[in-house]
Amino acid sequence: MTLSKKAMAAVLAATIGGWVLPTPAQTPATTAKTSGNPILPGWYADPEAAVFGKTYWIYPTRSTVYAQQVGFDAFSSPDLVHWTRHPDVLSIAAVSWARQALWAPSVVEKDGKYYLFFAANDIQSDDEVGGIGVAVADRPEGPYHDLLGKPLVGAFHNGAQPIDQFVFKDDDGTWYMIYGGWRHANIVRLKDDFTGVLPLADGTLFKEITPAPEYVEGSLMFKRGGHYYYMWSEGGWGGPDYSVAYAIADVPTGPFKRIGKILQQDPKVATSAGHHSLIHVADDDSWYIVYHRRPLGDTARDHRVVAIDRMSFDAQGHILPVKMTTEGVAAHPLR
Ligand code: FUB
Repeated sequence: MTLSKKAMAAVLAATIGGWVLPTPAQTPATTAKTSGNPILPGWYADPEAAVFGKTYWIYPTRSTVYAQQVGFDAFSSPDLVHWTRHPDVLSIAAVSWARQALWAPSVVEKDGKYYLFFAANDIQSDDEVGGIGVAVADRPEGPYHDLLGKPLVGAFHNGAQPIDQFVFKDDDGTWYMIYGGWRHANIVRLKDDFTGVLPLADGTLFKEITPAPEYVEGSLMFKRGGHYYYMWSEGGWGGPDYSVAYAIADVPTGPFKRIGKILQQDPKVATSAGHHSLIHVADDDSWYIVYHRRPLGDTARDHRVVAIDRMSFDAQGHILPVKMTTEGVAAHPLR
């Protein structure tokens, strides 16, 4: 299908601005050389990027009022430029204890199954049901089913709201989950089947590893050059100064020392840039940061869009400041 420029503009207006989204079959063919930003149509936030086989995936939060955050969509791409939407990969109907506010997936593959960790209900105290759950599927695109029938972490520990989890496999095969809102972060060691948590080396189940006083939420960890990099979001996600900072440590439990911000608003491009994830393509050691941001001049809380840009390191292993773009990134098929 070839669309005229006018028809293409109409499709974009109908999709990027709201919830009228094309099904994969309706997605217009494009010859674009770069992804453009935003890369996903509609209001989405907290993107979790993953690579499964030769396909890139993004699992975002639906950015809308909490009562309407009742499912997750996923997006797949062979090259970072062309994205296909997979609606409702996890529906709230599949999670008996969840009511609303499905947030911030973290998705991993293990032994041929796909595990989608998520937060639900935005609990404000231990008197409420909710927290971090885990769902499982046979394919990246789901459908995902609740693994436990209850939250994996259903209470506050060390002051951390149970949201914004990130699941991380260390080189020795140990699975960790770092998580936490309300300015506190914890690390837990996951059981091999993801049905619960195990004591850490020091015997604690929930170890506080809040990396810096500026920490707010949106934890992420990766290992490079033998060091553990802890990244997080600071500032308020509803305002313009949301941003991403990082620290480095020799062990995943810290202590961490904040090094600095690497992503923040740019008055020429967008505001409120944060809650990110990363893609590392090992073949050529290229790094991408996938994050949400708010369009310039727009202050509506839920008007968040997902963007992608390049991330790089200096010779000392420090992360260089990310330059937000409207062009996005060039096509990068996986080999
Ligand atoms: O989208 C809901 C919440 O907004 C996330 O959990 C936070 O990290 C913030 O991005």
